[in-house]
Amino acid sequence: MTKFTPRVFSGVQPTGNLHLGNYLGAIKKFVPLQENYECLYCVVDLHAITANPNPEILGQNTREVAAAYLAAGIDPKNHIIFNQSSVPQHAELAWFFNCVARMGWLNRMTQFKEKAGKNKENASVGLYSYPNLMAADILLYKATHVPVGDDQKQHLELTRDIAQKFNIDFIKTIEENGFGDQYFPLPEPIIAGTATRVMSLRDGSKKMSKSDPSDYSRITMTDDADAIALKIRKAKTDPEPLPETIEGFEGRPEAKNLVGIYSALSGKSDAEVLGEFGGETFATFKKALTDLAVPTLEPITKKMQGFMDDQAQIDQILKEGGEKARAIAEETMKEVKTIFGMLHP
Ligand code: AQP
Repeated sequence: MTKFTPRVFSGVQPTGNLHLGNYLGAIKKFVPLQENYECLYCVVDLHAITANPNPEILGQNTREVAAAYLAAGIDPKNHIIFNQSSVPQHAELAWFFNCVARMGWLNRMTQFKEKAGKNKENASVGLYSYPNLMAADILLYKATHVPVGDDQKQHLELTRDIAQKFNIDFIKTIEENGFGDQYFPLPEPIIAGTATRVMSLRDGSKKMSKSDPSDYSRITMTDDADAIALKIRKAKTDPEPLPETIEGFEGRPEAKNLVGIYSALSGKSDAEVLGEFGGETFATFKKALTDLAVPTLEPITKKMQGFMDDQAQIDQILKEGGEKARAIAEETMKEVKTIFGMLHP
């Protein structure tokens, strides 16, 4: 059996409005993985141009995501922080995967259906083939583990399907060239713990998202204490007091979401939070949530701002990260071309 180095890859799109869902569902969970894995954390700017590209702010949004990684505690000396477009092999491998993945597989992707909506004919080809690029992001580094929010589960399954089809279709040249009996690992998603899907503050059935037109739907990583307090105060609720047990969340998505946010921020379980607040009014709970959220997020948002104020430092970190990532990516691409039988004189 081919042995793979335990390696983590994940990314966040620099599409602005970086929010609590991105932080609790992904970025915060990246940090402890540094202890046991080689980690690559990417700012996926090629993904950010699949819908509504905005050259005026893409650079600044890219720095913002990098600043969030750094503020959360990612160590760029021992791990890799970089932006996707600085490693051209992402787009290159995505082309190969366009030729491996099947139309039927992409047609099943729910995120494309949601994002393209009724205007499918007018969606970019990039938005449609986005999951192939995501598979390339991960497999370029032969990553074995991918921490993501729950919404990315289907794309991770597709990545595994692509890896598996590649490994089977090209087994002859994989073996002939001494790459073992499997070229790509089948990466494991890490979707665990609290806040795997933080929901909109305005509608508990929709996920908190960067592109929601309502700013009140999300707490962003640049919100100050007043904005956080206001958004929590305005968050949608129902007329009942908080339930006493988890079963009481049935049919009450907003209650479940606010309690879930409290749990993720405090490190407690939902049951423990209900043990404390079950039977209380939302007014009482929202105040407690604000009192927790503001001081918990403040050190991170302050640090983020500090990094944003020193753009030269961020740019240098991205540059060095890009160089380290490219060294791995170039090797993989050379091998993939060999496996496909291409000449690279
Ligand atoms: N609401 C969420 N709860 C938990 N995790 C979430 N993630 C996103 N939203 C939530 C996770 O954050 C990581 C980065 O996401 P992304 O920026 O690459 O893409 P996205 O899922 O499309 O993010 P948004 O914020 O929802 O943007 P739009 O509005 O463009 O759709 C991923 O690990 C994701 O799972």
